[in-house]
Amino acid sequence: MNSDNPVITTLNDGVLAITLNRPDKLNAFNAEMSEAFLQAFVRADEDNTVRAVLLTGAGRAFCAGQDLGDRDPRKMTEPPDLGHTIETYYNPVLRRMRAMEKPIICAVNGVAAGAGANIALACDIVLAARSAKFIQAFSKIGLIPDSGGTWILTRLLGEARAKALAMTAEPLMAETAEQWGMIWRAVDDDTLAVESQTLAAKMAAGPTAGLGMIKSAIHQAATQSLDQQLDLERDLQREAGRSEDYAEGVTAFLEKRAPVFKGR
Ligand code: LHQ
Repeated sequence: MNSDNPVITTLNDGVLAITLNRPDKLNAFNAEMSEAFLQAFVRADEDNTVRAVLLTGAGRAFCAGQDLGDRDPRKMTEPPDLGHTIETYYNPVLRRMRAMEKPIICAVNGVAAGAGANIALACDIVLAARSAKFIQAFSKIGLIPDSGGTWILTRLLGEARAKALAMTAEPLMAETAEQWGMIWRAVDDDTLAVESQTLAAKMAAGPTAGLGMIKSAIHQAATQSLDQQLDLERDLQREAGRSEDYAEGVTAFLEKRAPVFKGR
């Protein structure tokens, strides 16, 4: 681990902690940080010893989105190709986060703006410090919500709130985000670290394969009919029922003790 790295990763007891680490730029993404962030999620997905991810930011912010200093229009001879940046960094990481069958906990420790807000919302369980706010900052600079923003905001909040947040770029405080169902919980600032670490540790000690199937089934529900979903649940439950963790869970229940899950 090197504290100069733009993304710090540490693995403890199955929890891969991924910390965005450009605090003087409010953890805004430049190319180096984007590449490191993508590699952190490739590892999270592919390393079998990782059973849960805990994503947070260093310093007073969670993430201020794309580094706007990187593309100063005054220093450019022609308009930038933002689609290239999205295709190279943001979309691969978003796809990986959503597809990986492991829980991702997000601890939003401060302001989450632009792509930073939508990366937080792409996580599976989002806790936020009460002082944190979410800003769909894009429209302030003539852009549209990316990193899955138009998709996730609409699903979590419905069109009315999604459009107003995106078009006004008004900050949404963590407590309102909780009340609106945009995040799981707003917690006191000084308890966020402990609460998110406890939750991530609980996930990492859980039945990883089963938790992954829950994530996948809930994602698929967004686009399937009830009939299709009932079939999917049957198939996944068949698979879950064959896992060592299911046998352990039932045995532990019958023996009136805590289960010891292995994640398979
Ligand atoms: C920053 C940034 C930042 C650089 C704060 N960049 N330095 C776009 C394009 C391309 C492809 C892919 O996708 C995207 C997606 C996007 O994410 S577009 C949206 C980009 N983000 C924003 O528009 C947010 C810009 N930042 C802000 O509005 C404010 O900084 C927020 C509301 C986040 C925080 O406000 P304050 O708490 O008042 O802090 P501050 O503004 O004073 O910022 C502190 C420092 O961080 C400051 O640097 P300085 O050297 O003056 O201390 C800022 O310049 C720097 N910073 N965000 N995105």
